[in-house]
Amino acid sequence: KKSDPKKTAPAPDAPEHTRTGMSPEILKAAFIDNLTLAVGRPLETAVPEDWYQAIALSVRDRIMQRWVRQFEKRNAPDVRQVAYLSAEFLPGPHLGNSLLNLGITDNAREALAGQDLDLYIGLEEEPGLGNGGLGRLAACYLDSLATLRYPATGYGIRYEFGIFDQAIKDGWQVETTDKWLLPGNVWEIKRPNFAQVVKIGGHTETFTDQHGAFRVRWIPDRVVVGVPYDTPIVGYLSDSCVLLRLWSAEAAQSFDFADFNRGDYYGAVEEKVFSENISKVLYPNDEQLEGKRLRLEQQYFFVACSIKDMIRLCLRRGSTLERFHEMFCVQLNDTHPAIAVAELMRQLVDKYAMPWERAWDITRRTFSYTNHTLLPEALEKWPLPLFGSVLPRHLEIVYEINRRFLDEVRTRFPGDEDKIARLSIIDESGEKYVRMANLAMVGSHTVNGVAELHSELVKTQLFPDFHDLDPKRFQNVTNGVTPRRFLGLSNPGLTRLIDGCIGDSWLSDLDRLRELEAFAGDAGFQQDWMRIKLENKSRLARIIRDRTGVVVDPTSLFDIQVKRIHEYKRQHLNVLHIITLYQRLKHDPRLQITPRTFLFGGKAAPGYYMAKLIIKLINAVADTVNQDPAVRDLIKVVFLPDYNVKHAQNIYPAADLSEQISTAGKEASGTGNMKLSLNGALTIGTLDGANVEIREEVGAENFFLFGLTCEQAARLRADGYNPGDYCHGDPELRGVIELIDSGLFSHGDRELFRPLTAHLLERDDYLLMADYRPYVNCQQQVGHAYRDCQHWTRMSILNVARMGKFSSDRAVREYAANIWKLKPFTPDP
Ligand code: GP0
Repeated sequence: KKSDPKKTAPAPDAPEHTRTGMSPEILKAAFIDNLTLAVGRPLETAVPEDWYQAIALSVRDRIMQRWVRQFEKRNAPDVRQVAYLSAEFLPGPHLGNSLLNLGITDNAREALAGQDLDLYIGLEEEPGLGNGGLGRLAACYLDSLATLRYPATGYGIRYEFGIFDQAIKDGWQVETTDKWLLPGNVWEIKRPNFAQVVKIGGHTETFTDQHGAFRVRWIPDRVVVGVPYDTPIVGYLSDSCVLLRLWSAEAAQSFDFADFNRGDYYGAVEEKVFSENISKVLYPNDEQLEGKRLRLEQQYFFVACSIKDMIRLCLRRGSTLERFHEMFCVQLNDTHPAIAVAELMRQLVDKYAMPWERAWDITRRTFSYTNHTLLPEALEKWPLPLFGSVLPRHLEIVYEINRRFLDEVRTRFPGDEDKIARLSIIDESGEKYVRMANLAMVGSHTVNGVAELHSELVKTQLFPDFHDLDPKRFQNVTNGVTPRRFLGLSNPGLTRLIDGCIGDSWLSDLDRLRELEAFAGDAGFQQDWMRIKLENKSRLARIIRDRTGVVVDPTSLFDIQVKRIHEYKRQHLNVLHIITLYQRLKHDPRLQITPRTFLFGGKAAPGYYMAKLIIKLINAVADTVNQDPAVRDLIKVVFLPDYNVKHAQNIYPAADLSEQISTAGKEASGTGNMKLSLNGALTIGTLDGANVEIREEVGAENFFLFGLTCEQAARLRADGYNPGDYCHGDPELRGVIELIDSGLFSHGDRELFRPLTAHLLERDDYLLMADYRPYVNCQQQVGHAYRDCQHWTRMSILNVARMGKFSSDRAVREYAANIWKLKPFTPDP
């Protein structure tokens, strides 16, 4: 197929050069060039891994060209840029996406004449430098920042080991280390010349400087070096790039020669090992605070490197630090980087001798903070002694910020000591803690939640006192996802169909999908739509068979729940529905139900016992149900191991039904909900997070709603919730719980799942018992609706047509306009 020239990003330099050209001929030359000159392989003996490297390097050359070309623009004196500080980035494999964004996928295929480009793309190890939604959101925002030409840098940690790989053994999750760097990483460039030194521990001293001023210095007991590794991210059909700059910890000097000379070789290397520990591994907890010293060191490490890097850039551009906030705005992705507030103060006051008030003004104008969760167990707080022993100077600075802040509060609310205790950055109600959310709040000009409902709850439940103090500081930016990776790249069939129908501009202007509404009732278009979904499901069915051995029917309803395993996300509510159907089929051998494939994917935090038990339950139910002839293959249950970005890209396009069934008020936004809907899945969901807005957009009649609202849930809890009552009042539910307790799914072991069922009957923090009946009834409507494939397809088309709002382009524009006050570069002519 001849490639469409207008789908190619403007070539930065004419005439075409082997290092930068985009035509098939020149790409072919570049691949061979890199294969021989960079990979060092003769054509005849090259294996697919070599080809992958050669192609990736050729693509990187082309991205670099754009990066370098933009250098002048970025460093112009009046340019303001955003620094997106995030402890997690989950970009997914780069090659496929970069080809798409450069507009050269077809040309690359042609250049490879007959070789399998998709095979090479599939060989890439993904950088699993995040746990889930939060890290993936950061990656979507980088894609949009580049596409929309905003000047931006993502700052984070180059973990040597990312999120663990998950295997399933005997139904249980088994974790193995992720070795993403083992085959090498062609996308990154090490920049030792921009390394930064970071202090840790020790104590502070006061002194009087040569002007007679009172100053403080920090005498650390350790220093480590942060070395940046840069990955340029290219925008979609744009001449613009953003930088992902990840810091890796190295020892300040690789040998302590004093120790070495004494003959203590191992002692000398110890320091090196100790330093490198800092960026060794990502903490695998999602929405759960891990109060470990090393985690605090990680946070400080990357924040200190990033702030120093910004100061360096600011000074290099000939600006004074008085204008720091005009050159940089810094977004705190949750509280993980919140120590940046104290670090910028430390730099300005201690190092650059700026008066406190001036430094504080600059700091407040620099930062803004995104909150991603209301779950109390995720809110970061550090025991004061730990905080002080890692960051003695920052503790003093936090005290001073707090003292001044609380004095201000006292003038506004005289005598309200309870309010002051709640607002304080230091929790003094028992053992003392530093509250990172309060530090982020006090140090930022803006705080935002990630969906309308969530942003309301941030005001009313999480920070009501801060809201009383300054309501103008609160904003909402509903999350978004990049349509490039999650439709253009992962669902080429649907992309082509849409292109053929409304043209191809929608991929960078997602609102244009609305033009599909006109075709929602068109029989021919519906046929094509259904055919593509079936093709995607058949592909997934093959992957399922290859990876799990389970054979599933591509014509069955693909009912999908993929996300981290967490009680509040209620994978076990889904399981209760599966067992309900199973029970019905056992009781009535002639019962007709809509054939379904239930697919689960997701990792559990290694220390989260209940989540791991939920995985075991899913697999146990799968083993029983998939074998039982009484089920007559009407239901199949699959747990697909090692859910990550790569696998997600194969799953979303094949989904019929998207499970978004968290307890109302618990899921801040969700982003998987958006990706599934964008791929034509219908949602069964609660009024939680962004589900509310998805339903508003697609129309209530195209969304399967069930369950308690956030207010109803609160009321129920306040009135005294008794989950046992629901169970005893509903014989079917009682039967389901009894079936689990009978040992049917656990080879007769009646105790295995008791912790789960006992929790449901006695506490049920997430209200499964209350939502069970509405959920099961709603699922019945789903099954019924699926039988009318024309109507279902119409709903599916309308879902896609109305997803424009959930593009990360829209979200990034809102941040840029309302929070960062950022202007995009003008495109090259
Ligand atoms: C929120 F607090 N999220 C956290 C966290 O530690 N990790 C994380 O992934 C998620 C939320 O749960 C979310 O609702 C949200 O969409 C996402 O952050 C991005 O805002 C579900 O993915």
